[in-house]
Amino acid sequence: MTMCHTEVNGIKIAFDIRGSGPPLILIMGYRLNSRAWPLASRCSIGPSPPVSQDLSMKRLVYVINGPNLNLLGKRQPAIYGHETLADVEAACRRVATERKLELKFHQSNREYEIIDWIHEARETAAGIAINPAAFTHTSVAILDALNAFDGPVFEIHISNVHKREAFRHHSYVSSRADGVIAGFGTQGYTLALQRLAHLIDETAAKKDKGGSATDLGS
Ligand code: DHK
Repeated sequence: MTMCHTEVNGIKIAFDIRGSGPPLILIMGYRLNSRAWPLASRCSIGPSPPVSQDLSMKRLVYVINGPNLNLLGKRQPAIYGHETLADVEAACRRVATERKLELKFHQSNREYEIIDWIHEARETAAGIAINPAAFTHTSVAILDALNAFDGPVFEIHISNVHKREAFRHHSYVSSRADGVIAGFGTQGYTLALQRLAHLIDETAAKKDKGGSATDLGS
């Protein structure tokens, strides 16, 4: 057995890199499942993840939810449906697993927390799907944060905002978004994730062929 040691975000990791199969990854003595692959790829130890030969390719996506979406399922179900945010997260996690994406799923009623997650995504993520909820119509600060993010951004609204009050027709975020989904109910989230996965796969394939990876989102 050949053991290699490295540290990621302060976590000590030991890799057994015997044979040609996936590395056995131990963190503080525990054996991890395949969700540890992204860590392995960031450490540049062991064989590449199956989807891309490029060890630096990011497959982390953020799904960010704005104010009042914690009440999904209870709040105005005639408009927002009966599914809870936990149901939406579970559906997103199913798609993420299918499409080999790493997923961070967040909700906040505080604008600054949403901005901080977008800043975090700048350093780590390949794409963002965001339902800014009421901040859609008010927040220049969220637009500025998204403008500082390089990857694809998809804006989601559960309801068809264009069919509702006039103040919901304007979105600050739309001027940055690569796509907008409105009125598809909570299914809009998984549609946005599928599109992100497609763009990430496409970019990885171009990179594998030696092309440019700077055109994510085009
Ligand atoms: C959710 C909200 O909370 C509203 O403020 C937006 C959006 C619409 C949605 O449809 O998901 O206007």
